[in-house]
Amino acid sequence: MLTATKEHSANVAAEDTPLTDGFHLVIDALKANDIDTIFGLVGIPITDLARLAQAEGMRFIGFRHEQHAGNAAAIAGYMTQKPGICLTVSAPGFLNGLTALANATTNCFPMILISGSSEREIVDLQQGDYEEMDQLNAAKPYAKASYRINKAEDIAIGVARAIRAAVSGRPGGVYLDLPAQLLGQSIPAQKGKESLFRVIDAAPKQIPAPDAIKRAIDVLKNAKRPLILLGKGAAYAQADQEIKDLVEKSGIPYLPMSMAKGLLPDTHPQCASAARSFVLAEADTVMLVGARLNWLLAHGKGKTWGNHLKKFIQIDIAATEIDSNVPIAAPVIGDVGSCVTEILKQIGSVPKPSAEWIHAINEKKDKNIAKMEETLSKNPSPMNFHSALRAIREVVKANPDVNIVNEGANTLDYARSIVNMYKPRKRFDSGTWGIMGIGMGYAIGAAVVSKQPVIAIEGDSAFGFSGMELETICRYNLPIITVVFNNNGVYRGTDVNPTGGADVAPTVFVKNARYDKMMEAFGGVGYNVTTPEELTDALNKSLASGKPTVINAVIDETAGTESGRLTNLNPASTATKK
Ligand code: ADP
Ligand code: TZD
Repeated sequence: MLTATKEHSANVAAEDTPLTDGFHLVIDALKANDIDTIFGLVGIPITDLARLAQAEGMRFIGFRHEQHAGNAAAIAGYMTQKPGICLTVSAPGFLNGLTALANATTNCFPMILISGSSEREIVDLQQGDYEEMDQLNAAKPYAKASYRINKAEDIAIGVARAIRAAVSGRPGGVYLDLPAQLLGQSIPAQKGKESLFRVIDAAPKQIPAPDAIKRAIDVLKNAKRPLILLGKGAAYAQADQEIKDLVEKSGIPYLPMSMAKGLLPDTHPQCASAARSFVLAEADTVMLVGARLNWLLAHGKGKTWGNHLKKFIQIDIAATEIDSNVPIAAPVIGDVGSCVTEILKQIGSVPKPSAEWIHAINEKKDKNIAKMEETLSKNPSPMNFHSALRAIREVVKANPDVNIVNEGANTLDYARSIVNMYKPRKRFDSGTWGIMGIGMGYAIGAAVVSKQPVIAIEGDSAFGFSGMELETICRYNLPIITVVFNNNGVYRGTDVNPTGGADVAPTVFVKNARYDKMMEAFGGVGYNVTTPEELTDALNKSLASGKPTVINAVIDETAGTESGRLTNLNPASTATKK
């Protein structure tokens, strides 16, 4: 406990009054809300905050770049429904973390970016302070909410506002600005203690209106070819049993979006993933559960959807999501758990989907699965995406508790469809933005939170965005196995510079790079593998050892396609003149 010194005594009662300060109150306020981990990167003015967090029994995981600390915090928030905390220094550190905050907001993950900031009066007059920046306003467009705390006695309230904003309603990223002066500000310890509190019911249940449920049931009753579409909002909600009951009691086939994979096992008989194109085009009624009709679902219209508008039922906590792209016949606003519970009460009145619809889906599934198995059974040399992913698929099947992180273009697209998931909230990927760079941050967040192994399936380009965090993984001895799908470049490694000049093409990297050696530099384990058998062996050994590992998986450099499955999103040049 601090006591008043002459310097600080101006605004406190007596010289021997026990004092507390901003540093202590921030940690106390986080702890009062069961926040036990901070992901961050230290420097002026927050180094002592990180030290104090550790001294007070919290876990501080220090990163090499703030973006990855932010990504770790975001995925921790998604996994736990508690906001993940990222701590950074001012201006540049804050901006590095802001990418992760924006990504969290875009993906509806609860996180709080806490950044130290410079002297307010100097920043506001733009007098050129050390790391000067108006961080509060810079954060606003990319955050669900932004707050600054100016007085030590407001710290508990400020932290509470940040927590509630992050997790209530549609979750998202919150920015909390802590000026250096605030951290050093002292107030009587008793007053500080009295200010602390625990947020009551930070993410209240949102019960759907009875008439919304009735409307949804009526739409379902009239469906000829119904489909349930589960998104990562459904996975986030942790209403796993309710969702299983909805699927199984209704008998309706379902499709999981990539991060909803495993909510029910991908091998579930009602899972229509292997007939995805068919069900999207043919369904006449679609119930969206925590999934947005954004680009990942072709905006709910056009060829993907069979060129005719469907009847949509949409369960979402955000009323403004409804009619975002196409008219929604039955909006059901509330949290997934409450909405599905209410629908379940009346699901008995909905006729089961016709045998004809189920049969048509199963026929398509069987055909596509047989075709995929044939492709997967091939053993080309060098390996391609398919033969390498076959090896990973089998290891995940035998170890269903393992977390999967996945990014890249081809590496992402193929892994999503080939590697089955068996348990909820075990798959973390490029998400709503299709962002590269989440790899090591998500892997660290997932390992720290779940205390289970992680396999990060990474394109070689994707891996590069966060590769330096291998040191972080070794420092905390985390059971993370990073498999780099090394095909010598972005998408593939075969492009050439058309001028014949010395520079390689824009998509090409150093040939035959050995990413496994990077890991060895930090004391982790490296494998270089060229066959599926070697990959299987390396994965099994790594899972058994629990040691930080990088597997450099050599993939045929001709195997990828431009932008994976998104080739069509590249604008075509219309120039005619040379
Ligand atoms: P996906 O990419 O898997 O399709 P999205 O991120 O597009 O999923 O959609 C998630 C949706 O889930 C968002 O519209 C969000 O508002 C909603 N959501 C998040 N949490 C909940 C919850 N607890 N209850 C209901 N809806 C939720
Ligand atoms: N920068 C960021 C932050 N996000 C992005 N999505 C991109 C750039 C563009 N981009 C993609 O969309 S995928 C990708 C980039 C650079 C990498 C693809 O190469 P890879 O994967 O080696 O990771 P594959 O499997 O070889 O295709």
